[in-house]
Amino acid sequence: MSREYIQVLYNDPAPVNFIDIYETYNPGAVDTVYIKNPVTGLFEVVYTGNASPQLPQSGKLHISFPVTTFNVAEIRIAINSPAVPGWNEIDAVGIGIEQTYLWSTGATTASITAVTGGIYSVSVSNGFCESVSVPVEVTELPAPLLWHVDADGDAYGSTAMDSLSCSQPLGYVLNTTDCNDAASSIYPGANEICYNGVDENCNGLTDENCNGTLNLTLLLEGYYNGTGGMVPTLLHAGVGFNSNECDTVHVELRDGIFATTKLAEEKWY
Ligand SMILES: [Ca+2]
Ligand SMILES: [Ca+2]
Ligand SMILES: [Ca+2]
Ligand SMILES: [Ca+2]
Repeated sequence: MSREYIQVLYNDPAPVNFIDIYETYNPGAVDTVYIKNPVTGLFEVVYTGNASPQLPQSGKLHISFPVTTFNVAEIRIAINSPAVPGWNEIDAVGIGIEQTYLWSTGATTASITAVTGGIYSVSVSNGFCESVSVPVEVTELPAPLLWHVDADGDAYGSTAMDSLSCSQPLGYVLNTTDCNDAASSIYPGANEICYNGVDENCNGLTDENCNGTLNLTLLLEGYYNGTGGMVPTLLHAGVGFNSNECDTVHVELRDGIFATTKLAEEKWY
């Protein structure tokens, strides 16, 4: 055996940019492929290769080239049969226009799977004509979260009522650290008010740190004796016996930290 060729004719001439040769037994013998230019009458080479045995025992030789500027009605396939063992078979030969794809992601496949949010577009080309798709925005959905009711509006929630939602429902927050969701003055980090039996700052302790210094205000009214001293007027000789008139003893006990908080008060007149 020696080199030989086959010619294939097509009924519907058209520009092409690929040839598929289906080698169904002992592939690898094809070493040159031509297409005929009807204007010049010459066969133009679109593929050359070293003929050699190919695995597996059948395959498709795909040949791509720029789109022809003429209609193709005839191709020639040159075969070096001695280069492969035994006999070799070609079952079918297809020609036509194939498209290439270039996605905004850089992918070149005909389709892609959008696994992240973003704007996607694809450019399709056959080597001569090209079109670019309208950009498509893919929105990535947020994962739903479990929200907890904040009934008193202090931004700290409780587990009394929950809501599974992709966005924050009105009156709900993500934390569950409000130890009293009916009082907006009670939440983690609030001022602990002493001696009221309430855990305002939600730390599990009631009236903590209230055993320190207290503010004691003692107001005494008396009689100034004119020599840098005071003398009590209560029952003072020469001043009067009406104790409601000007004698006052006023004692206020206030919180050691928050002096504006009056804890106790006594007055004597
Ligand atoms: Ca709350
Ligand atoms: Ca609260
Ligand atoms: Ca308290
Ligand atoms: Ca506390």
